[in-house]
Amino acid sequence: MMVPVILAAFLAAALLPGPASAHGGLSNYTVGETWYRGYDPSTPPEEQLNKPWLTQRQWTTIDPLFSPTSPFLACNDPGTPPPSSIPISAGEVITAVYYYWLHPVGPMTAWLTRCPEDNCNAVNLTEAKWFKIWEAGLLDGTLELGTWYQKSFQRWDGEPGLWPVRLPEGLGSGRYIIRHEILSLHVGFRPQFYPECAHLEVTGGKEGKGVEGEVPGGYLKVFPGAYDQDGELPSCELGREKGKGLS
Ligand SMILES: [Cu+2]
Repeated sequence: MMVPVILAAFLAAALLPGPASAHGGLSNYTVGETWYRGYDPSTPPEEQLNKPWLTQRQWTTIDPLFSPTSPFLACNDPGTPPPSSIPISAGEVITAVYYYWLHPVGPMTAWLTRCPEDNCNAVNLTEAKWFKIWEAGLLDGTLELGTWYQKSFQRWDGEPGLWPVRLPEGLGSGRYIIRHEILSLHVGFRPQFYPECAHLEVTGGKEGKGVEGEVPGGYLKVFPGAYDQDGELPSCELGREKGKGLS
Protein backbone atom coordinates (compact mmCIF):
# COMPACT_ATOMS: atom_id res chain seq x y z
CA MET A 1 0.00 0.00 0.00
CA MET A 2 2.94 2.33 0.56
CA VAL A 3 4.24 2.19 -2.97
CA PRO A 4 1.51 4.24 -4.66
CA VAL A 5 1.78 6.90 -1.98
CA ILE A 6 5.53 7.24 -2.38
CA LEU A 7 5.20 7.23 -6.14
CA ALA A 8 2.55 9.94 -5.97
CA ALA A 9 4.77 12.05 -3.75
CA PHE A 10 7.70 11.56 -6.09
CA LEU A 11 5.63 12.52 -9.11
CA ALA A 12 4.33 15.59 -7.35
CA ALA A 13 7.86 16.64 -6.50
CA ALA A 14 8.99 16.00 -10.05
CA LEU A 15 6.13 17.89 -11.65
CA LEU A 16 5.90 20.93 -9.43
CA PRO A 17 8.67 23.38 -10.17
CA GLY A 18 10.26 24.50 -6.96
CA PRO A 19 12.15 27.67 -6.07
CA ALA A 20 15.26 26.21 -7.75
CA SER A 21 13.63 26.87 -11.11
CA ALA A 22 12.20 30.17 -10.03
CA HIS A 23 10.96 31.33 -13.39
CA GLY A 24 7.56 31.00 -14.97
CA GLY A 25 5.01 32.24 -17.44
CA LEU A 26 1.41 32.68 -18.42
CA SER A 27 -0.18 29.23 -18.51
CA ASN A 28 -3.87 29.74 -19.21
CA TYR A 29 -6.58 32.34 -19.78
CA THR A 30 -10.15 32.59 -18.60
CA VAL A 31 -12.97 34.74 -19.94
CA GLY A 32 -16.10 34.44 -17.83
CA GLU A 33 -16.50 30.74 -17.10
CA THR A 34 -14.51 29.61 -20.12
CA TRP A 35 -10.99 28.31 -19.71
CA TYR A 36 -8.43 28.54 -22.51
CA ARG A 37 -5.43 26.31 -22.20
CA GLY A 38 -2.17 28.03 -23.06
CA TYR A 39 0.98 26.69 -24.66
CA ASP A 40 2.97 24.53 -22.26
CA PRO A 41 6.78 24.63 -22.71
CA SER A 42 7.14 21.28 -20.94
CA THR A 43 4.81 19.43 -23.35
CA PRO A 44 6.03 18.37 -26.84
CA PRO A 45 5.24 21.05 -29.46
CA GLU A 46 3.65 18.56 -31.84
CA GLU A 47 0.95 17.92 -29.23
CA GLN A 48 0.06 21.63 -29.15
CA LEU A 49 0.94 23.55 -32.30
CA ASN A 50 -1.88 23.45 -34.88
CA LYS A 51 -4.35 22.13 -32.31
CA PRO A 52 -7.65 23.96 -32.66
CA TRP A 53 -7.76 24.72 -28.91
CA LEU A 54 -4.50 26.69 -28.98
CA THR A 55 -4.94 30.47 -28.74
CA GLN A 56 -1.55 31.41 -27.29
CA ARG A 57 1.70 32.02 -29.14
CA GLN A 58 4.42 29.45 -28.61
CA TRP A 59 7.05 29.95 -25.93
CA THR A 60 9.60 27.21 -25.35
CA THR A 61 10.99 27.85 -21.89
CA ILE A 62 9.99 29.36 -18.57
CA ASP A 63 13.35 31.14 -18.55
CA PRO A 64 13.13 34.89 -19.11
CA LEU A 65 14.53 37.04 -21.88
CA PHE A 66 17.39 39.00 -20.37
CA SER A 67 17.74 41.77 -22.93
CA PRO A 68 15.42 44.70 -23.70
CA THR A 69 16.66 44.41 -27.29
CA SER A 70 15.76 40.74 -27.69
CA PRO A 71 14.04 40.17 -31.06
CA PHE A 72 11.54 38.03 -29.15
CA LEU A 73 10.53 40.73 -26.68
CA ALA A 74 7.06 41.10 -28.19
CA CYS A 75 5.73 37.55 -27.84
CA ASN A 76 8.56 35.41 -26.47
CA ASP A 77 10.67 32.85 -28.32
CA PRO A 78 9.70 31.79 -30.95
CA GLY A 79 6.21 33.35 -30.80
CA THR A 80 4.73 31.02 -33.43
CA PRO A 81 1.07 32.01 -33.97
CA PRO A 82 -1.76 29.74 -32.79
CA PRO A 83 -4.61 28.44 -34.98
CA SER A 84 -7.39 29.99 -32.89
CA SER A 85 -8.45 33.12 -31.03
CA ILE A 86 -10.15 33.78 -27.70
CA PRO A 87 -13.61 35.24 -28.26
CA ILE A 88 -14.26 38.22 -25.97
CA SER A 89 -16.41 41.34 -25.87
CA ALA A 90 -15.09 44.88 -25.70
CA GLY A 91 -15.11 45.91 -22.03
CA GLU A 92 -14.96 42.31 -20.81
CA VAL A 93 -12.34 40.89 -18.43
CA ILE A 94 -9.69 38.39 -19.51
CA THR A 95 -7.84 36.72 -16.66
CA ALA A 96 -4.30 35.47 -17.15
CA VAL A 97 -3.45 32.44 -15.01
CA TYR A 98 0.07 31.70 -13.81
CA TYR A 99 0.59 28.39 -12.05
CA TYR A 100 2.92 30.11 -9.62
CA TRP A 101 4.94 33.26 -9.53
CA LEU A 102 7.99 33.70 -7.32
CA HIS A 103 9.48 37.10 -8.14
CA PRO A 104 8.48 40.23 -6.22
CA VAL A 105 10.07 43.27 -7.90
CA GLY A 106 9.19 45.16 -11.09
CA PRO A 107 6.22 46.33 -13.15
CA MET A 108 3.50 44.26 -14.79
CA THR A 109 1.83 45.51 -17.96
CA ALA A 110 -0.74 44.35 -20.53
CA TRP A 111 -0.80 45.54 -24.14
CA LEU A 112 -2.87 45.19 -27.29
CA THR A 113 -2.06 45.45 -30.96
CA ARG A 114 -4.75 45.38 -33.62
CA CYS A 115 -4.11 42.91 -36.42
CA PRO A 116 -4.23 44.46 -39.92
CA GLU A 117 -7.03 42.97 -42.02
CA ASP A 118 -7.95 40.84 -38.99
CA ASN A 119 -5.03 38.52 -39.73
CA CYS A 120 -2.99 38.14 -36.54
CA ASN A 121 -0.90 35.33 -38.04
CA ALA A 122 0.55 37.79 -40.56
CA VAL A 123 1.62 40.37 -37.95
CA ASN A 124 5.31 41.21 -38.02
CA LEU A 125 5.99 41.15 -34.30
CA THR A 126 9.08 43.35 -34.37
CA GLU A 127 7.10 46.12 -36.13
CA ALA A 128 3.70 45.83 -34.48
CA LYS A 129 2.58 48.91 -32.53
CA TRP A 130 1.22 48.18 -29.08
CA PHE A 131 -0.82 50.29 -26.69
CA LYS A 132 -0.90 49.64 -22.99
CA ILE A 133 -4.26 48.81 -21.42
CA TRP A 134 -3.15 47.87 -17.90
CA GLU A 135 -0.20 48.53 -15.62
CA ALA A 136 0.86 48.06 -12.02
CA GLY A 137 4.17 49.10 -10.54
CA LEU A 138 5.26 50.34 -7.18
CA LEU A 139 2.44 50.29 -4.64
CA ASP A 140 4.31 51.70 -1.67
CA GLY A 141 7.75 52.98 -0.70
CA THR A 142 10.79 53.64 -2.87
CA LEU A 143 11.87 51.88 -6.06
CA GLU A 144 14.56 49.93 -4.24
CA LEU A 145 12.85 49.13 -0.95
CA GLY A 146 9.18 49.52 -1.68
CA THR A 147 6.43 47.00 -2.35
CA TRP A 148 5.53 46.23 -5.92
CA TYR A 149 2.26 44.85 -7.22
CA GLN A 150 4.32 41.91 -8.47
CA LYS A 151 4.92 40.95 -4.83
CA SER A 152 1.19 40.66 -4.24
CA PHE A 153 1.11 38.36 -7.30
CA GLN A 154 3.82 36.18 -5.79
CA ARG A 155 2.67 32.67 -4.73
CA TRP A 156 4.50 30.29 -2.44
CA ASP A 157 1.42 28.28 -1.47
CA GLY A 158 0.86 26.45 -4.76
CA GLU A 159 -2.17 28.56 -5.65
CA PRO A 160 -2.25 29.99 -9.18
CA GLY A 161 -1.68 33.69 -9.67
CA LEU A 162 -4.69 35.36 -11.30
CA TRP A 163 -4.25 38.57 -13.28
CA PRO A 164 -7.52 40.09 -14.47
CA VAL A 165 -7.43 42.77 -17.16
CA ARG A 166 -10.52 44.53 -18.51
CA LEU A 167 -10.46 45.37 -22.22
CA PRO A 168 -11.33 48.99 -23.09
CA GLU A 169 -15.06 49.57 -23.69
CA GLY A 170 -14.45 51.55 -26.85
CA LEU A 171 -12.28 48.98 -28.59
CA GLY A 172 -13.08 48.38 -32.23
CA SER A 173 -14.52 44.96 -33.07
CA GLY A 174 -11.87 42.82 -34.71
CA ARG A 175 -8.78 40.75 -34.12
CA TYR A 176 -6.04 41.66 -31.68
CA ILE A 177 -3.00 40.20 -29.98
CA ILE A 178 -2.90 40.67 -26.21
CA ARG A 179 0.53 40.78 -24.64
CA HIS A 180 1.12 40.27 -20.92
CA GLU A 181 4.53 41.23 -19.63
CA ILE A 182 6.07 40.73 -16.22
CA LEU A 183 9.36 42.54 -15.85
CA SER A 184 11.35 41.24 -12.88
CA LEU A 185 14.08 43.46 -11.51
CA HIS A 186 15.25 41.60 -8.41
CA VAL A 187 18.76 41.17 -9.87
CA GLY A 188 20.57 44.45 -10.44
CA PHE A 189 21.36 45.38 -14.05
CA ARG A 190 19.95 42.06 -15.26
CA PRO A 191 16.28 42.57 -16.13
CA GLN A 192 14.09 39.53 -16.70
CA PHE A 193 11.33 39.90 -19.29
CA TYR A 194 8.45 37.43 -19.28
CA PRO A 195 6.15 38.22 -22.23
CA GLU A 196 3.35 35.95 -23.49
CA CYS A 197 0.78 36.65 -26.19
CA ALA A 198 -2.65 35.33 -27.16
CA HIS A 199 -4.93 36.05 -30.09
CA LEU A 200 -8.28 37.71 -29.43
CA GLU A 201 -11.46 38.06 -31.44
CA VAL A 202 -13.20 41.12 -30.04
CA THR A 203 -16.91 41.57 -30.68
CA GLY A 204 -19.46 44.08 -29.45
CA GLY A 205 -17.07 46.99 -29.80
CA LYS A 206 -17.12 50.04 -31.99
CA GLU A 207 -17.31 49.80 -35.72
CA GLY A 208 -14.15 50.90 -37.50
CA LYS A 209 -11.07 52.13 -35.74
CA GLY A 210 -12.24 52.20 -32.12
CA VAL A 211 -10.19 53.75 -29.32
CA GLU A 212 -7.04 52.10 -30.61
CA GLY A 213 -7.27 54.32 -33.69
CA GLU A 214 -7.12 57.37 -31.41
CA VAL A 215 -4.06 56.43 -29.36
CA PRO A 216 -1.47 59.23 -29.81
CA GLY A 217 1.66 58.05 -31.57
CA GLY A 218 3.85 58.62 -28.52
CA TYR A 219 1.91 55.97 -26.64
CA LEU A 220 2.37 53.33 -29.31
CA LYS A 221 5.35 51.13 -28.53
CA VAL A 222 7.34 48.58 -30.52
CA PHE A 223 9.09 45.56 -28.97
CA PRO A 224 12.02 45.63 -28.91
CA GLY A 225 12.34 49.41 -28.81
CA ALA A 226 10.12 50.40 -25.91
CA TYR A 227 12.88 49.96 -23.34
CA ASP A 228 16.35 51.44 -23.00
CA GLN A 229 18.54 49.75 -20.44
CA ASP A 230 21.01 52.64 -20.42
CA GLY A 231 18.38 55.32 -19.97
CA GLU A 232 18.50 57.81 -17.11
CA LEU A 233 16.08 57.25 -14.25
CA PRO A 234 14.25 60.47 -13.44
CA SER A 235 15.51 61.74 -10.08
CA CYS A 236 11.95 62.22 -8.84
CA GLU A 237 11.40 58.46 -9.24
CA LEU A 238 14.33 57.64 -6.98
CA GLY A 239 13.40 59.98 -4.19
CA ARG A 240 9.67 59.74 -3.94
CA GLU A 241 8.04 58.00 -1.03
CA LYS A 242 4.80 56.97 -2.66
CA GLY A 243 4.55 55.47 -6.10
CA LYS A 244 1.42 55.05 -8.16
CA GLY A 245 2.70 52.70 -10.81
CA LEU A 246 5.12 53.44 -13.57
CA SER A 247 4.28 55.94 -16.22
CU1 LIG B 1 12.82 33.64 -12.53
